[in-house]
Amino acid sequence: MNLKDKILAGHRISFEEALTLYDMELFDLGELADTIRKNRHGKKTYFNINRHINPTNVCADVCKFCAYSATRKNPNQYTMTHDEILNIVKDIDSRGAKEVHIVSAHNPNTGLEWYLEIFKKIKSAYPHIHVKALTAAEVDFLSRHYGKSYDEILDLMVQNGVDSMPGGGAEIFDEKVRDYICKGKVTSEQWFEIHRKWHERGKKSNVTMLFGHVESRANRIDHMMRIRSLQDVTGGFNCFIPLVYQTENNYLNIKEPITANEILKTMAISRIVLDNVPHLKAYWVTSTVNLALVAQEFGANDLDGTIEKESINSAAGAKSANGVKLEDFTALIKNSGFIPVERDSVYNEIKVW
Ligand code: V47
Repeated sequence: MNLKDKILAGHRISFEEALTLYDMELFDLGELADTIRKNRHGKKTYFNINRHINPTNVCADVCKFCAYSATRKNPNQYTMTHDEILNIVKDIDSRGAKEVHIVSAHNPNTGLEWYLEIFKKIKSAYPHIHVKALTAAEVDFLSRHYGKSYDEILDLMVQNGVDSMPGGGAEIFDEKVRDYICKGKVTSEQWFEIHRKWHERGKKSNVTMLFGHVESRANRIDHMMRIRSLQDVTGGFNCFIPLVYQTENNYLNIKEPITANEILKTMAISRIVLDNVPHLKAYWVTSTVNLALVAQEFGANDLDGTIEKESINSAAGAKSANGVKLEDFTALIKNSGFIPVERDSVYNEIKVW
């Protein structure tokens, strides 16, 4: 059986086979991924009405790709108060948001309570809002800095109202590349340990991949293979999110941005390789809205959400600082030939727009 037939018959492919998919012509590869996407999700494109909150940019870690952290090229430190965060949640709740996505830098000055109590405050005032918070990188930082085990931090997250974990901090799992781009931060093994433990608590999470910098195609496939292995065991990942590296204001100094062709191939290949992860998000923040819509024909079935405000990627050049208006979002999806389906954070359908 040739590789195309093998994929269409629903058989799992190997690392070597996945790597050869990059040699396929883009549209042939896209068609393969689109067939799988249509079988699973038809013409639905999922999104949610959400708000990203990045409460502090003071960071104890030094990732070369990061333009957000205040200890590096950005001198403007900030740390929000809980009241500031609660005011944001009050405002977005009044306008129909269903999720807050809270990701911070690794601030060594605030105390563990500052990180955790805000979730409890949000949950008790707005029990219907889904709290997606704390990447595995933050969990690892809190564990190291405050002398608690991963189990203790994860239990505290559950007790304080965190509903699911975002997929950040995954970057690239290959140890050599990881050492070069973000030495000292959560290791790949630890990242998986944290998500495994989270899944064992009956909770869901996402997983990202930062690509388009110094990594090779083989590194990307290896990244996907490691995800596929844990997902076979826990089934806890909802969504895979390839994040396109943004080139500005950081220390990686990549002059040539990745091409649209390579982004779409990587999207399509991840749909094929990750046969056990239900959703593939084209995160419009890092790919642009237009390419994220095109990616819906190359395997992706999700766009993230309206977001409203975003600080991490916009610091590195993404045009995402102010989100997208709901009516524009749904119109763009419809005009691209897809059905805009509002979802909650764990992919229950809320409304077809
Ligand atoms: O882990 C940092 C990335 C991530 C850059 O789970 C950069 O639903 C591109 O994880 N260029 C945080 N990316 C964001 C994240 C996320 C986003 C949306 C949805 C979800 C989800 C998770 O941002 C970090 C890092 O990989 N990042 N700098 C940069 N220059």
